[in-house]
Amino acid sequence: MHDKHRHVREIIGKAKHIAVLTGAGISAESGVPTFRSEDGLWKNFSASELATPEAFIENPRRVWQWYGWRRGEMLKAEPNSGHLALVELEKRAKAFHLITQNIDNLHRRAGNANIIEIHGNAFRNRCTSCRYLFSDDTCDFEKPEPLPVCPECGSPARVDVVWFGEPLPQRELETSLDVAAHCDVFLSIGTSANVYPAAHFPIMAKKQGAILIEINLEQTELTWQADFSFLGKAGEILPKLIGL
Ligand code: BJW
Ligand code: ZN
Repeated sequence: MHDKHRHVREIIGKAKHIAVLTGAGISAESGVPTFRSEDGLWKNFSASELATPEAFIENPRRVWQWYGWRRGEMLKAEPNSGHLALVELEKRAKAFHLITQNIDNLHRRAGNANIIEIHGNAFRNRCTSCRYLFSDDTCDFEKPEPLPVCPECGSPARVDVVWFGEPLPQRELETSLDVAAHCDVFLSIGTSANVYPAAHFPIMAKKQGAILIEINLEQTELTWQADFSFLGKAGEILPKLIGL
């Protein structure tokens, strides 16, 4: 094992409070497309064109079809060795928080408990009128049937995720800021770190004295600020850093 891997393994082993931020890259090895890669495109639309309240107002069926396609991809996927390494890390850590931008449920299915879903969950719907929340894993929105409606009031429902220009859920945001302020090790894994406010969390943690570790296939905006950067697949690097 490289010295850098061993050194970071020791840092992680001695940490009092570990915070982790994950992005689409951690689920890529499970076959879930990331946002800003070619396979993340759906019918030539990019995420920035579809993950907006304006796109939903303009064409709700198109946005539902996109989530239907993505729900299908997410349901086909199984947690990978990166997800499983984080389950083991949670078991071993004194204090542990997993902040995820992913809506795919794979951290929960892997077995993590302390998960903060800052961009929501693809398998939960929210009423656009009364905000009632209900689970749903329907995938097929191609048919001309009515789109999901609220079981309480009958108004149109949407997926309970955070689109561009929308605020993050208050409690999840506050917890994430608190975690970033108090952790001593912060791991940023498989995120391009260019969507805010999530991209601020690692920088905040570093400013407040945490050791910042990044794992990504390629360099990001965050890399130059990281104390340790590992270029490669999360599913290969994470198990080594945790000692599996
Ligand atoms: C691997 C790998 C492997 C691949 N191993 N690595 C400050 C500055 C500038 C702009 C803003 C700012 N503050 C706010 C903004 C605006 C905006 C924003 O950030 N825009 C930027 C694009 C510039 N932010 C917002 O609008 C946010 N809201 C907000 O700020 O509200 C303020 C407000 C307050 C009060 C009232 C009203 C408003 C909301 C952002 C919501 C983002 N939503 C989405 C969709 C969620 C639902 C869904 O999934 O459908 O979240 S967009 C999309 O991007 C999704 C993701 O969670 C998010 C991040 O993407 P992620 O995970 O990083 O994926 P990728 O694809 O970008 O990167 C994958 C990475 O993995 C790559 O780096 C690969 O190399 C790597 N990789 N395989 C390791 N095996
Ligand atoms: Zn309702």
